[in-house]
Amino acid sequence: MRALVTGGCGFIGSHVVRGLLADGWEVTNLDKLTYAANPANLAEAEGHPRYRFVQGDICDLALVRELMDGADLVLNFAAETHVDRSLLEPGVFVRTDVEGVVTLLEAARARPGTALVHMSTDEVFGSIPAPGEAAEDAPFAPSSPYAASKAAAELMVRAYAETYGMAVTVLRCCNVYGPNQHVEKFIPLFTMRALAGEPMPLYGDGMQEREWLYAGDFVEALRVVLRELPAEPGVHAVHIGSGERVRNRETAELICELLERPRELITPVADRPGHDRRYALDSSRLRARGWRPRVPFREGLAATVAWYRDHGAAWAQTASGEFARYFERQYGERLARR
Ligand code: NAD
Ligand code: TDX
Repeated sequence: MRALVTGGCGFIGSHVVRGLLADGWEVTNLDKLTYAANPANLAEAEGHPRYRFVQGDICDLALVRELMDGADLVLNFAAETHVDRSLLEPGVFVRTDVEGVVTLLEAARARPGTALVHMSTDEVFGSIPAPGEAAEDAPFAPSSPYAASKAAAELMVRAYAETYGMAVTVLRCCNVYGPNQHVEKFIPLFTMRALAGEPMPLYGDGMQEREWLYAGDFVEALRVVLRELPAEPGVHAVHIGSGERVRNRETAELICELLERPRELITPVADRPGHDRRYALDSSRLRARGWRPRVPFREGLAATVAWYRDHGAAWAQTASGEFARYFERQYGERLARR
């Protein structure tokens, strides 16, 4: 079986590519290699007889058409993914996260034999007040340009499914964490800052809740989904949530504890504008199909923190240059003003 995976050099995509290769798939990975990619994430796949890497853009229709030829499955993980960057530069989010998805839909609609799975996010629902959980049919209320671009992509998926009778599976996932995640994201950033003994910039009051899923558990969820991909026309949404909802301050404190660093490094800074207070997915449907997350948050966090401690050098390239400039733009004034 052949899969076209997009965004395979990013965080989740790299775990997925490795999982698919282990399961016997032939995998083509289409990745533009943006700032967020780290080819080292897939170093062990290089040279694998069933793996092929193609550098390119999901907005390139001719390329996408060519790569879809002969693919049984397309898994879209290519995206601009960082909420804070979407506040600084929204245009590229519209291009990749919306136009890119339309390009994939356009290429896939002529190929009924190719199953399309698109990765979306719990952020399309906006903040979910406690003790609520968003079910698959909950209304969209995105808060950030990132979340709006993901919601817009989903609307295009819906339009293509209705118009052309396509069957598309949409995965909406909670926050994923684990090895290979870009250092701009909360857990890797706070881990690297704690390791360096530098202030850890906590947005606002730090009482926001995020639902955390270990990357390996995401891959297991995907395996369950791929066992039975619905062929009926329509959008088939699947919620993947761990149910483990933790306030950011508590996560930051756990990181300090794991690295034996003082909690005083946790530094409240100006909040993210439009910051959602809480995400919570109702993933009972997927659980009814037999999936359960296996790695409790504390255990997964310890493994993740240990991974960054041991692989910090691998991220040195990412953490220099572009990231240094971004860090200054995003946090310079915030940290100076605290
Ligand atoms: P990431 O930022 O780590 O990686 C994204 C990858 O996509 C990079 O390798 C990048 O080079 C590639 N890419 C970007 N633009 C591209 C383009 N135009 N053409 C081809 N490749 C391109 O992302 P991630 O955190 O692994 O997220 C993957 C997907 O999962 C995204 O759709 C994201 O919205 C979704 N998601 C992520 C999380 C999370 O917690 N990380 C949670 C829910 C949903
Ligand atoms: O410096 C920081 N300080 C801080 O307090 C950063 C980077 C984050 N935070 C907070 C904001 C969030 O409440 O930590 C929480 C997690 O932040 P991010 O890692 O930026 O993730 P989030 O905004 O929740 O979005 C993530 O999960 C859903 C992914 O980046 C998205 O791609 C995914 O769709």
